[in-house]
Amino acid sequence: MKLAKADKHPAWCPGCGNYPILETLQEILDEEFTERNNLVLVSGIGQAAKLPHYVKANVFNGLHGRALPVATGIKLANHELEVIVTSGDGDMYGEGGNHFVHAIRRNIGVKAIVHDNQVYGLTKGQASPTSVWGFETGIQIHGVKTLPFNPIALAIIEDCSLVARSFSGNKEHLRAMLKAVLEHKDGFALLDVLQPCVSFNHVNTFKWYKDRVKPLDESYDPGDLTAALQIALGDGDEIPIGIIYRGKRKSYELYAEALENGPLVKNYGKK
Ligand SMILES: Cc1ncc(C[n+]2csc(CCOP(=O)(O)OP(=O)(O)O)c2C)c(N)n1
Ligand code: SF4
Ligand SMILES: [Mg+2]
Repeated sequence: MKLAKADKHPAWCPGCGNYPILETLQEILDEEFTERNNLVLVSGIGQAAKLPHYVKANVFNGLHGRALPVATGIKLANHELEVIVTSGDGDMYGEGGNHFVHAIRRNIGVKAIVHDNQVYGLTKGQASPTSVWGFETGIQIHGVKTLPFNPIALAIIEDCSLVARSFSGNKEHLRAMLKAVLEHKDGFALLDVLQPCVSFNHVNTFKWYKDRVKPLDESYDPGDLTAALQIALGDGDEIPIGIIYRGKRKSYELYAEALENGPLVKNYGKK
């Protein structure tokens, strides 16, 4: 019996790019997180945010855009827990954008896996912060007239401790990135996963991504902020995937005086 698999069947469309993310995460959790008491999955609202329902672990499913403040609270109450947020591009970069900015700034030891399908999937296809210029929807009938939000570039300029991008159509790559994120110990980790929504995004399809994603060269140095920013800003049709940036900061929990004597939950009521 798979330890990570919950009994519920995912309420996602057949062919959705969310499936490979769920399956790969379940596989890694089965291999490396057999002690589930220490694992908490946190999400907000959306198709991506349903992922914790399908994993056997501690779960907190909160409000739209509010996964990160909950995850931050959990991590600060007991920093021995592994806290993973699964979220969509709308949930994390739109409604939760303010929390995204400040969780990275604080460098809280939380891992954020963002299923970036460049659309609001759950509410049936409105534009999201990462939708491309000109993207037409039932609401944006003349096409989106704003530039897409660039989460990778923002995370890099905030010196995020780990910034990675992957594609749900490349399971081998996704597996390597998820493992890197879960093994990361020095603070906030962002994994933006390009995740085709087969029902409401007919522009950024599996084929569209497959024609563009390109794994970073092995010689690439993720410690170089300027090079990382150039990758993030991009200057062509290619979409580089891999570990794009590693900041040098240590996790916030190491500096917080209140945590010096161990997790708050274990010291509650002690002087
Ligand atoms: C405060 C609030 N505003 C709006 C909504 C409606 N809503 C639910 S999910 C969602 C967007 C989800 O998009 P995304 O985070 O990209 O997830 P996806 O479904 O694409 O995986 C919206 C606008 C809500 N539930 N709560
Ligand atoms: S609407 Fe899109 S994101 Fe949601 S389950 Fe269907 S294909 Fe996946
Ligand atoms: Mg989305």
